[in-house]
Amino acid sequence: ARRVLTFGEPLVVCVPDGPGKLHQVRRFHTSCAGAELNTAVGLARLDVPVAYLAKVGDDPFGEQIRRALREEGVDDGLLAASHRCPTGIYFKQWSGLDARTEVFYYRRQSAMAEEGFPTEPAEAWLASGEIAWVHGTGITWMIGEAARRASDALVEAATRAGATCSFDINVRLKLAPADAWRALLEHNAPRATWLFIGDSEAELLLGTARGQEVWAAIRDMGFVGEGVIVKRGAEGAEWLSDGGVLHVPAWPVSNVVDTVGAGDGFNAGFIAGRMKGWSVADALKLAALVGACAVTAEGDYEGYPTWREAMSYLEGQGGVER
Ligand code: KDG
Repeated sequence: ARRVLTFGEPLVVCVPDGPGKLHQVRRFHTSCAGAELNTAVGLARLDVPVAYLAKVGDDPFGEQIRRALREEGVDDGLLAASHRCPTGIYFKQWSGLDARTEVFYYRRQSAMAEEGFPTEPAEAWLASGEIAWVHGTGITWMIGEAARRASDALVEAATRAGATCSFDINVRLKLAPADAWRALLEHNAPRATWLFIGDSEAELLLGTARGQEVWAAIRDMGFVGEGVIVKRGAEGAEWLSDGGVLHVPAWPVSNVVDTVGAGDGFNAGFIAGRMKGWSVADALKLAALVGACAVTAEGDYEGYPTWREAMSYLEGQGGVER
């Protein structure tokens, strides 16, 4: 079957057992994360064949990531290991009156930041027509020069092979300032089939989050793909195209536990819907559902639904007409 390829840095995340500042927290548990790994897991749970391209360290955390991929049914055949640099990690912290999530990265000299990732095997898969869709996020362009070069090479190969390319800007101001993210958006807009952006990211980079204005700004950057998807959290999402603006509401969630990973799950739902031949509107409903499920659990991807679970929600709520 033709499959999806996601690429980006995997991280092991250390999750405090409770709220509080990290200097006071004593107990943590770990799980696997990284925006594009999350999306790969989301796709695998939705029964979409998916491979994941990245580099870890030849160390126990790299092993943890490899095992998690296998357990979730993601093809790890393109996961490389460095003998020189470690796997990146990060910590979550919940503190303050609203127990807001903050993240602290320990990834500066990680395997992928320092060495990038090998693109040749993926390029061969692309050339053979095996990969239908390539998905990446801005994070990979911002962690280091080698990763940026590899990302550009991969996107170029994907374009040459005629694969669908989706790009989520995924702004992380702890990695680079806003003007660098805007320049990256300009760099990738002309090469994306689908472009994902959050409403606050649009506000930050384009000075507006209004659908029509976002569409005009991104088209002016040379975007010629199928559409821009604006993620608006609890307010749902929008598909912007020459045909106008299509809005899809969010799914109601009664208990928000942790919003990290929701956007990556959203992307997985959207890509899965499109891979199954669904309309953009139906793919967006599935996207919104996976995003909603994500916020009900603590880990990045722990809350993502399986295909069966997703179907029962969609059918129960009269979601998809088929
Ligand atoms: O979207 C979730 C990611 O933010 C998280 O897993 C860590 O990849 C990560 C990053 O770079 O922030």
